[in-house]
Amino acid sequence: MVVSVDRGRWGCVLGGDPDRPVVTMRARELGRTPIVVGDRVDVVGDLSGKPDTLARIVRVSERSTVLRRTADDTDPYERIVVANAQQLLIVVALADPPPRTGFVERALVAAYVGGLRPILCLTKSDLASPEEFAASFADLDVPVVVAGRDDSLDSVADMLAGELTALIGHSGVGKSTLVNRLVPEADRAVGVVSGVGKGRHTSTQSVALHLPTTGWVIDTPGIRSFGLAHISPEDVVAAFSDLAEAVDDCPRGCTHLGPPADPECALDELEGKSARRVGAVRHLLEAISANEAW
Ligand SMILES: Nc1nc2c(ncn2[C@@H]2O[C@H](COP(=O)(O)OP(=O)(O)OP(=O)(O)O)[C@@H](O)[C@H]2O)c(=O)[nH]1
Ligand SMILES: [Mg+2]
Ligand SMILES: [Zn+2]
Repeated sequence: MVVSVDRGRWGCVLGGDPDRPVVTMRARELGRTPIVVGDRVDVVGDLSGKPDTLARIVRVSERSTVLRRTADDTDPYERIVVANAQQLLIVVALADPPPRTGFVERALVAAYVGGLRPILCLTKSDLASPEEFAASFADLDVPVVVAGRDDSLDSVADMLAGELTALIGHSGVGKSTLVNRLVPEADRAVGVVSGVGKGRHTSTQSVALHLPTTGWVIDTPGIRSFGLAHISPEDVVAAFSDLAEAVDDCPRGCTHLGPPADPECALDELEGKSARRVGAVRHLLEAISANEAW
């Protein structure tokens, strides 16, 4: 598994064992194939892991999940942020920097489309209370954990055990602070809050860290914008099995937003919990088409 990426060198662990690290390069025959943290790869050459040895990645396995984003909504170039993560921990500070629903909506969509289970993780609970912000996402059934520096991390640790979980969030929300509490030997640099859009990210590369029990967390650099140029309403709906089945009955070209745009959308036939989810998913679709990339 690839655990780090830095200027043409990929850190890997053999057999997924954190105690068997090797440094690798990309074999020439792979060309510019993207290789990201979380990728499962085949490596050849010197696998001793001794200093100054360099193995070669010769194959990248098919990915079970892919978290993608573009720089903004018009950017055709998608980057793969993380591969094979089962969960996405969307880290949001309750204050400093102030929380933005737009960012969470976009991260949720990226998770659903990429096959990751989203979890909303709220930090800096010593500065503001979580109830109001958490309630905005209730109908999507997204688990919410509060993980401020004074809160116990027991429930977060339970959710992460045995899984590969990527953390994502704006710069300064406290991702590395959280990772350092979860993985005491991680020693991730922690910075000051520089204000959204002002740049200056403390963490500049993604790194996977093994949890003290089992499982891995991936600390990622803070991101300024979460472009979703590659995503259609169809992709989002497909992530919810009850909704995906219903839209088979939609008229051709339906955008599933409901009346007035789509008066005959089959999602309007759903009832109960599914109907509430339709409302929440439509809200997401409207939000990502309306708000800015961040
Ligand atoms: N008050 C308060 N401050 C916190 C909390 N968690 C983190 N901080 C502070 O927020 C600042 C930024 O924390 P980092 O962990 O570096 O943030 P990050 O998300 O890793 O930032 P990037 O690496 O730039 O993406 C630091 O000064 C932390 O001490 C918290 O729960 N409460
Ligand atoms: Mg950081
Ligand atoms: Zn429809």
